[in-house]
Amino acid sequence: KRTPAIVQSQPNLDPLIDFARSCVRGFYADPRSMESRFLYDEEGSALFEEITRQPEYYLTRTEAAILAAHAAEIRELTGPTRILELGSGSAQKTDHLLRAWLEQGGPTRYYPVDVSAAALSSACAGIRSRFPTVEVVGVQCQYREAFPVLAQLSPVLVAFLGSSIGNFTPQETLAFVRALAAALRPGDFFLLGLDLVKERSILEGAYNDQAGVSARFTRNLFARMNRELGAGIDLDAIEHAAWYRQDQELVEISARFTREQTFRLTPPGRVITIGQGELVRTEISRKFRLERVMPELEGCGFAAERVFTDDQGWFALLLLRR
Ligand code: AVI
Repeated sequence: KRTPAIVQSQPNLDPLIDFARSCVRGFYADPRSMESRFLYDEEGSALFEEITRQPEYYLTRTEAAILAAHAAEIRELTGPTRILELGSGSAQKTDHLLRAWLEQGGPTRYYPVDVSAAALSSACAGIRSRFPTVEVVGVQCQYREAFPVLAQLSPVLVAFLGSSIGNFTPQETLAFVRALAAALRPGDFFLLGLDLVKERSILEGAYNDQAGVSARFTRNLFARMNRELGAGIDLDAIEHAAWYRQDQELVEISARFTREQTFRLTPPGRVITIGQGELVRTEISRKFRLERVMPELEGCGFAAERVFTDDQGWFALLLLRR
């Protein structure tokens, strides 16, 4: 019986040191802000999956409907490429792509890439059971660590769904898209999901669900510091705060400390004091306008093959050709 392989990139840094250093840097930054990749440990990945099922979080549902409607057309345009998915998470939306690939014939190879080992192995197992003929190789690493293998996978479609690109700053986005363009061969494809600018109440609702799952997701970053770095942060004195900043067209997600706390992260053992009412930013989630983003992507070497949106114009799925 063939089991899905998981390839782990050799990290050049001990994962705990990487996490501790990043937290210290984040607590000392002005404004205090964390790297969002650390939100996705086993607990965080599971909480994010729960967020995607909340009625207010329209992103996943809307994108899945676009994929369901257009996967066959996407496959017609790309031909029988391999599929590599960055930040695959549970990889449930990917079913639409895999189904279209299988229906139109040829061997189907799928490479999910994720930082979370737990999310990756359950995604691989899920795909394997739903699509026994698809060859699955999971790759556990950060997105950009996967770029060097892309040339060997060509012809390939790189899927980056869920508007995960919105969690990058504008500078990080440019660097990411340029590096991806450089790693792909001409004729390869990039399938990019983008959450679009819309009314504030809808955006803020999505990041402040009634059931409080978003709040648990934010708090889990600090719970992870307690678990892995022995921080001893009082989680009951942390509130989730998320609001839309229209000036920058992004949702800013933070933890608000409701009383002063002093704690220490090991290693490096630095003492950190956060004052009452202070915010520690855990994520940004940028919202996009097609008229702005298309020229940027084109400037990086991608040509728009098709742009798919939902009826309300809330979410866009871009098929780009390198
Ligand atoms: C993964 N990413 C696209 C999510 C978003 O909508 O920015 C992360 C998230 N954070 C809180 N809710 C969702």
